[in-house]
Amino acid sequence: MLKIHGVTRSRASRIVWLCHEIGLPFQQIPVIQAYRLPDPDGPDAPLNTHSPAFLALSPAGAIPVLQDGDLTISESMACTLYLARKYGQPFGPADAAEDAQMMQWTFHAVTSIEPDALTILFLHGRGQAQQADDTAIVANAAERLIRPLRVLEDHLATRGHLVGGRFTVADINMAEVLRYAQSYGDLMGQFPATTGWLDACQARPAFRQMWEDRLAEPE
Ligand SMILES: N[C@@H](CCC(=O)N[C@@H](CS)C(=O)NCC(=O)O)C(=O)O
Repeated sequence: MLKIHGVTRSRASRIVWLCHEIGLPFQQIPVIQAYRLPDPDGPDAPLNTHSPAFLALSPAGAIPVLQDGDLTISESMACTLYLARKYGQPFGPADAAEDAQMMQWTFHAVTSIEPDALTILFLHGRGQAQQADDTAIVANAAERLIRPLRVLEDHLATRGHLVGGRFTVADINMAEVLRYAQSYGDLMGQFPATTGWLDACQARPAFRQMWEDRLAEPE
């Protein structure tokens, strides 16, 4: 059976959501981020991204990792694109052109949006802003996001989905990245088509199921 290494409170959420959409069974090994543990290297520490057993699988020490038979893959987006191609119709590409479009939106998400969206999540979304400087860092991150989000907004203004006129892995990959900035109303309020699309993605039963999986995990 497919194995997902990584707790759902991580980028493993993207893979879990897709598996729920496809109805693909998987076994989840709850490797937790080392930085979330007081003593990740201690003798009683749960399996985490510093554990030698996990590092043997993933030298980068990052979750998620996917195993499908003899194949081991890291990088969450490579995992979702692989699963969608192999198991995921209609969530995967029907042809090479759709494949390229799904990669285009996925790379747009990870290169142009994810770093600044994560800054917003950590300093604003989780209420961790402690210094006056943090407010400026969040505002600068939001400013940098306007251009890539405008590209997304213009696309979604006339379409319900990113690729092929149907919900696909491209929507999952983009929605999971945008979620990090979702709580920042000053930014997201400028993009009504994008927020409407994001709400629709998150109303899907498979997303709700993934979210329940997350909430069931320790914080
Ligand atoms: N680009 C990678 C990033 C992986 C990554 O940074 N994962 C985080 C959790 S979401 C992690 O494992 N951090 C481990 C640590 O800092 O100990 C991906 O998309 O899979």
